[in-house]
Amino acid sequence: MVRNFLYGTIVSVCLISISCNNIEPPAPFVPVPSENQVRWQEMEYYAFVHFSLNTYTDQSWGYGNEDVNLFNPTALDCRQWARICKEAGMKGIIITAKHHCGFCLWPSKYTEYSVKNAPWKNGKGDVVRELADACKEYGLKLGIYLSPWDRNHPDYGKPEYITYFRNQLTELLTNYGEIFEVWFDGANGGDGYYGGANETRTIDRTTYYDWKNTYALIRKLQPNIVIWNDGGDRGDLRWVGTEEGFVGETNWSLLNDTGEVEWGMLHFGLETGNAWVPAEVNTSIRPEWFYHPSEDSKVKTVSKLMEIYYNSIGRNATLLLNFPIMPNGLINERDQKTVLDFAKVVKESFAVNLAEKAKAEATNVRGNAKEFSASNAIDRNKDSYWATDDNVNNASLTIDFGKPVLFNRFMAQEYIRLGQRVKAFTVEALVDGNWKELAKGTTIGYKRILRFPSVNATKVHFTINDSKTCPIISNIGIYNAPVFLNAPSITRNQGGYVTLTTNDIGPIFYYTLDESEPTTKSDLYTGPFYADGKIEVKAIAYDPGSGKRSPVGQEKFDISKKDWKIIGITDENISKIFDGNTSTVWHKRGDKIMPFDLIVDIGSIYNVSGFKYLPDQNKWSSGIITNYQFYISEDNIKWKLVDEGEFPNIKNNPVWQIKNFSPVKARYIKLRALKNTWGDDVAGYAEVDVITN
Ligand code: FUL
Repeated sequence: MVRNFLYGTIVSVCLISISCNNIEPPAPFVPVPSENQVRWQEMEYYAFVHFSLNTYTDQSWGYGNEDVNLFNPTALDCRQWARICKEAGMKGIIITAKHHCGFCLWPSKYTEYSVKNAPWKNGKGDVVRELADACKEYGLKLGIYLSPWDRNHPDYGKPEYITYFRNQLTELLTNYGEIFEVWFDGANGGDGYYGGANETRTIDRTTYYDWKNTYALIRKLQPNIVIWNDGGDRGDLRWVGTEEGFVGETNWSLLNDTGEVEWGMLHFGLETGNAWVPAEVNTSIRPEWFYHPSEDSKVKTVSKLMEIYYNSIGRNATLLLNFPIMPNGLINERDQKTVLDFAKVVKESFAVNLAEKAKAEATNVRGNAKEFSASNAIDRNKDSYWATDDNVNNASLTIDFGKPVLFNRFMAQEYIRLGQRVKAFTVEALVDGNWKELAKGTTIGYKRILRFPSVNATKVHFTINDSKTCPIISNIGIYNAPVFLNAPSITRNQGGYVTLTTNDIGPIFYYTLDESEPTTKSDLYTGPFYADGKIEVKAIAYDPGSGKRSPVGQEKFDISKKDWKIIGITDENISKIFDGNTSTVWHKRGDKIMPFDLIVDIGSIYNVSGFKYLPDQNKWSSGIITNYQFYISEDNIKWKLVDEGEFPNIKNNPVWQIKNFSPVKARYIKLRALKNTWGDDVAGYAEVDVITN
């Protein structure tokens, strides 16, 4: 008996070990990332700094003739930048060594247009060197932004410029230690100073830079680097088609290695792409890239940054967050406070992975082998993974907590060294004995995080519904992140429907329409509701999980706009003026349109006592009206001027312009634009409203 038992045991141990040894890991599913791309992706979060002559001229793009004497920061401290970035959890800093104006932050020996001719440190300064040293001290990586377009250089547009450009690249990639990323902005050609020519120069961006040879030079000088290029010649990384801070929910780390790259490919990647070109989300902590004092009140909020985090790092991209450096050479205190508060929330959100203490089981494990078991997805080891048999492209993993656990985030990571595979997945939870769907996703890639309202559940099902080939999951995370409770934003469309939103997913809203303070006993928001006419909406966001509530958000709306009609203009986009959406704009353009009259029939006679105008929120755009007259009429025949004047400081601070006057009876209003910030013939409107008694 004993002999038989021993014999059987030995045989089965042998069989298991033979079977283990025979189970091959899944084959790579090409394309796969390079080592450089994997290293870069694991950085997840790093900084941009924009600093140049623009910092001193309040511009976003310098023309190329700005005086080098303007560059004289009185307190420049790259260690301050590095300290903030380090404390914020960032892994590197990319600096605008040269922006489009051509001014160089390092003393390039190939141009006079650099710090070497600026008063700062008597021309002995080198910002790139100071940053390289600071990064080293703080354990951060250094990246370089070198604008291909150079509006200062006399040879821009000619073949000689390419030699100049490569000489500069060689300086930057040789003298400052290891560079993790090089950034080539896509803005290319146009008017500029060009050594005094003051003309427009256009280049063929597909051939002019001869990227193939430039890339070869870069890789020779910096073998560990990744190259960012915004879609033209394929670099190692891609732009996501917007600077607003988000990539598509579906995000393949793939493109084709040749051919045009359309916007959709930048934003969502290309499922069938034959080259690994992952996404980097670049956005600024303020509206603009360079510092403008008028934006001191426009630093993104922590809740906005959290939304950006989920829409970048949480969607298989990295996050490149910009700090505009002030003229004194420092990061502004508000930016500092915001980014550190943001870091605190990120840390708190992902501090405890609830899945790590649970048990994991899968419907299929590759060869039933331990080295591919479900528990590898919760073992904290990024190099171990759960994998299925080759022929399986849908499978489910169950996480069992053994008792009810509260959570609101689900994170999954593929083992991308073997390719990006998953096409669709679902997350469900066992709540009070019933399975409930929490969220659905398409791609996963390096990292995917889904948000949903807090739930108390004993088990979680992570089901891969579709995969290009057998899925490989290296990591699962389940978290109970603090729910972000900012005052809800309240908008109303022309049809009279009110919508409440916040930057987080999870809070529910309560609101009132009778000017009373909202509480959890007020009306529960279940979707856009009809509340037309003069009304004040007050609302709070509430997190049922923690029982916490937000400050009150409130918005006053005037008369209904349902029957408003613009007289004399038949442009289908005109309704953008009344759509309640402050980011949509209508422009009137043409030759000699000023003064331009916007005439609105507001439907009935009202006691009109004022009007409101919201300009285009993009301060660089034309059409921001500075001087106006306001007329009213009862019959669209006899008009009366009731107000005229200026919208002061509208250029620097394009907020709602509110004008009041003594009440007058009116059914027609006429806003006459006399001048705009650019002195050209464009009139632009984000929103127009009236104030009635
Ligand atoms: C843009 C540039 O034109 C901006 O000035 C900025 O540098 C941003 C990062 O890229 O396209």
